[in-house]
Formats: sequence, structure tokens, C-alpha cells
Amino acid sequence: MRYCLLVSCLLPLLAFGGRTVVSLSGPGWTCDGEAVSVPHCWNGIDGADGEPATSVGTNAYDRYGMSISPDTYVRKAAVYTRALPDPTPGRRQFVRFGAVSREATVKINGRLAGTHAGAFTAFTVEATDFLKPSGNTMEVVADNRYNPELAPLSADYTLMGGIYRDVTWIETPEVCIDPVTDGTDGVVLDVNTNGTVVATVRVWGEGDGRKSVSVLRQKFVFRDCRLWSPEEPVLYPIRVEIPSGDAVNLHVGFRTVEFRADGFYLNGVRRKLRGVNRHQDVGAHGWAATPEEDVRDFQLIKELGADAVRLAHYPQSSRVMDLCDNLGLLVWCEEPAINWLSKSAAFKENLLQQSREMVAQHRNHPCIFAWSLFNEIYNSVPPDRKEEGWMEAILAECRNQIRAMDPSRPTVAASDRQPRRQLNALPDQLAFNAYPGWYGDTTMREDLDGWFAASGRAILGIAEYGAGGNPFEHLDPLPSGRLDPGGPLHPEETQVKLHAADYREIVAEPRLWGTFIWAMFDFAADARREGGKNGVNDKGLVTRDRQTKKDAFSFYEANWSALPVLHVCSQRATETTNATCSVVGFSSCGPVTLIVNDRVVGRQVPDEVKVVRWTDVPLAEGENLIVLRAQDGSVVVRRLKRIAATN
Ligand code: ADA
Repeated sequence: MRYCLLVSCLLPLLAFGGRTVVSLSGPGWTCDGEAVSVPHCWNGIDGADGEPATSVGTNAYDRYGMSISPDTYVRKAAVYTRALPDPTPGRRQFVRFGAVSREATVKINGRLAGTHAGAFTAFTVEATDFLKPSGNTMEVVADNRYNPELAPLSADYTLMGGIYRDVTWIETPEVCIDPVTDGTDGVVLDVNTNGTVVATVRVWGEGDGRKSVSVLRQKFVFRDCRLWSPEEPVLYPIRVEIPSGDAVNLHVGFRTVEFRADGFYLNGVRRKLRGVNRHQDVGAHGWAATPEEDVRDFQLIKELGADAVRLAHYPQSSRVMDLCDNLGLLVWCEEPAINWLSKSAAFKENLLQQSREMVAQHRNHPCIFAWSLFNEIYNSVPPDRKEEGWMEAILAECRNQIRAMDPSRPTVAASDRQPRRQLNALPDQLAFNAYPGWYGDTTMREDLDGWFAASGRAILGIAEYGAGGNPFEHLDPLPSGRLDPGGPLHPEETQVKLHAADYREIVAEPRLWGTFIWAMFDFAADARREGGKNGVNDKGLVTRDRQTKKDAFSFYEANWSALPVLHVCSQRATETTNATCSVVGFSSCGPVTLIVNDRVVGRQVPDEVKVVRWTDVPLAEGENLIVLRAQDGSVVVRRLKRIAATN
């Protein structure tokens, strides 16, 4: 039975006028004069079409004249407006933004109420002093233009603009739980697996002035609590209430995460994380995901059988963290430091601020197992920033700040530069990004050997691996050499081949603490022109519109899911001029028989990564029925028409 006992703080029996939270999301907003519904993002389509921007934008160049991103999507300062509710006299009013990309200026009744710089973290402004009894309006300028003082400076994803997460109106008593500082809800939970939770509550307004701070500690004891894990993501509700009646509802999960000499441990049990990377782009809505779209994404990740997710390359929403808490997904949460940094003091301040907000806002989520310091620093770095040391110094400050705020979690990072020893020494645990056979001619084995030797570490993670895959492009047989990753052809079969080759090495390597597929979903990267579809990074296991699971999805499902999987690849390849074909399948249902046009071709036991594969299978002219049958009688079918070659 779950119950909690409030030990150290006796609440007054007559609490009055608690907190009111009202959603300001939905219709009722305008953006540049047009009626819109918030969350809203103006790059959902334009930011993934690979075409020049459809309307006004700003060229993105840094102060050294480096092109940050071609002007292929709208980068602008847009003005949003909305009416605000009438305030209740004697109470305080706040407006909380889940995120505004990339910079925000908030005015209430024409007066500046607050600003925020950073696309991925929440912020709250106090409205109390700006409000009239009725007829209040709010104006928010959202600006996604390039700013050399704002992290990230460059990235392989579309830096979308808009008020793209939820907005809420909060009313509290005069003495309230601080809803403003660092965009948090004012409560830090220290959770011990013995069932004890200590809540440190920041109270505003008890002393002199509205922002006078006092700190309350409340202790909760849960008896017979069960541990949180991907298999059993048990959560317990907690309500933190202060004598004025203001209150915040939270949840806790009891678990330990730690790295030991030989790997990652959850609740004292070693596990090699099976992870995917996820960007927050959800297709036509861009970054403005609906709750249903977020739920769908994370359910697909669970369906795959993953137990971990890297939220690349920035902190995602509280709703996403709640989902991962609830579904049981261990989260790698990353500050937005990518490719290169700037030497300016303002840039460093901004990165430290975004990093601090990330930890402050999400530290209460049991799903998070590590804070990430960077992704691929020195990738495509401008010539003037190759000098070793100064970017590492900035990232070391971020790391130290994170460690001081949250000693309970390790830091990690994703590196793609083996020789950068100073950089690679920064995180507690290092992971590397590698695309063997896609961007380079190495194998995963060679990459693993190289990284273990260069880093001198006993254990490593792989933060990214994968290959492009267009589920509507097919090639059989595949060429022996490497395809041009920037070329027009990204056949689905190459993606499967490279994932299977990588994964074979991954399962055979005991020194890996976890691996993260790049990526779960295709995502907007408007500068890309490749793979038969411009504007998109197509390394996802699922297409950007979430309509098509690629064969590589079924590969991992066969390897990871607890449910039996039998799959035949290339079902979307329906015609060939060849006299023979390859048949590739995945089976976690034991041996598989291949039957073509009612004739048994052969039987295979799946290999160590659940693959069966036949080459040079003869085809009849016209329609061919290709069947894989498992021992339990289940079958999967592929139809392939052999047609005459035309010159
Ligand atoms: C890098 C980078 C990712 C991703 C990937 C790719 O590894 O970290 O953001 O874009 O390249 O697909 O090339």
C-alpha cells in the first residue's frame, strides 16, 4: 500500500486560497496579426522542405562570416498577442511558458514583464504588477534568428521558431512557492530508496517584499515502496503544500543510477542500455507537439523494446520527462552545446544559464540518469576555433555547475573526435558518435578499438550510430562499396545492412554501458539535400510523419521486444527487372523457412542478431509470392513482380 506521512511540517488546518492553474494554450492568440492556436511553430513545413524560405528570414552568419545555416527556413522575430484573464485581487499572477524559441520578450499591457534567451527551457514571468482589474493583454515576441551569443550556434536540425510549448496562467496567494527562479516549480526533491523524500521548498514573500526568499523542508516517508525501473515504472504522488495554502503536485520514483568500473547499474543491477535518440520535431507541427503526438512517439519507443532515450540535442519538455517517468525510459538529458562555442562572455553566460535551467527544471524526474555536456564539439568547427582548451574550459564550468547542483547523477557527453583528449576527459562517462560504413569506411569493430585505445577508458557508450534510410528507395543487390551519404540514394536495405553489422559488434562488446540509435524518427534538417527527400535527416527508424516503420525498426523490435517478431524486409520494393532477389528477414520466433511461389527454398536458424538471409533466390516472370514461415506457423509475405528490363 502506498501512503505518505508528513513528518516535519504541520500544515494549518485553515489553508485558504490555494493555487489556480489555467491553461493559456489553444486558440485566442494571434501571430503577426493572424489567428493561431498555441503551442505554435512556424517552421513545421517550411523547416523541412529543403526549399528556400517562403517568406522573410534572416541570413545566419556568425561574426566571422561563417554561414551557420543557409536561409532555407523562416528565421524571424514574430509578435504574438493574447488577452489575459482578470486577476483576483489580493493574489499574485504569473505566466509560465514551457518554451519559446529561441528568444522571448514578454510585455503585459505594453510594459516589459520579462525576457528569456534559450529555446529549450521553461520560464515564468510575474504579471501581478502589470495587470489592470480587466481588459489585460500580453504581447510576446518570439525570435528564432541567429544570435552569436545564444547556444547552440550551429546544428544539424532546423532551429524552429514560435511559442511551441504550453503556456499557463498561475494564481497564488501572496506567500507562494517560487514559480519563477530558473523556470522551476520551486521544489527540489531528494529521494532515497529507503522511502524517504525530503522536499526543499523555496517560498516567496514571507519576509520583506514579494521576492524575499525563505526555505522550508518537508519530509515524506513512503513505507514498502517499490523501486522504479523500465520494467516497473512505479511512481508515487507527492503534494507539497505551504501554510498560505499554495501547493505543488509532483511525483517521485525510487531508484539508484550509478556507473561502476564495468558499466551502468540501475538499482544495483547492471544493464547495458538499449537506447534511441529522439528530436522534438514531430512532423507538420514541427516542435509544437500535441500531447497525443508526444505519447505516440514514446509509446513507439517502448514498442521497439528500448529502455533508454537520448533527448538530442537539448532539454525537451516536462511533459516528455513525465512520459519517460511513466513509461519507464531512462533519459540522457543534454545541454545545447553543439559543434562549437563562442569566446564571448555573453555566450558563456547563456550556455551556463541554459544548463542551470535544464538541471533545475528536470532534476526531480526519476527517468533522468545523466546530464550531457555536449555533442560533437569541434565538428565542422570554424578555423579560428580549433585551438584546444578554451571550449573545454567553458564546458568544464558547465560540468562543475551541474555537479554542484546535482551530485546524484553522472555527466556524459557525445564526442566524435578521438584525438581531443582534453575534451573527452570532461564528462564522467564518455560516449562516441560513429557512422561506420555510412560517413566512413571503417567498421564498428575498428571504431570501438579506436575509441577504447584513444580514450583510455574501461567502459564507453555509443551516443549515435546509424545510417540514412528512405523506405521508398530500394536496391538489390547492394553495391560492395559505400554509397555517397550526401547523394540521392539512401536505400532502405543499406540502413538495415549497416544497423545489423553495427549491432553485431555492439552485442559482442561487454565494455559498452549503453548505445543509442541515431535516430528513432526522421527529423527536420532543412539544409540537407539527399536520399531522395530534401530537408530531412532520414536516419530515423520511423519516417518524420510517423506513418512508416522502416525495416530497421523491425530489426530492433526482433532483438529487443519481449513479443515474438517475424518480419520480411523490402516489402515496399514491389518490382524488379532482376532474375533473382535477396530475401532478408528477422525472427525472434526461432528457425524460419523461405517459400517462394509455394516451393520451399530453405530453412535457416536466425543468427545472433535475429537475421535470416538468402541471396540469389530465383524469381519467376510476373508475380512472385515470397513467404517466411516460422516454426509456430506464423507467416509474413512479400510480393515481388519480375518485369522486363526497358532500355
Ligand atoms: C552528428 C550529429 C547529429 C546528426 C548526425 C547525422 O552525429 O551529432 O546531430 O545530425 O551527425 O545524421 O549526420
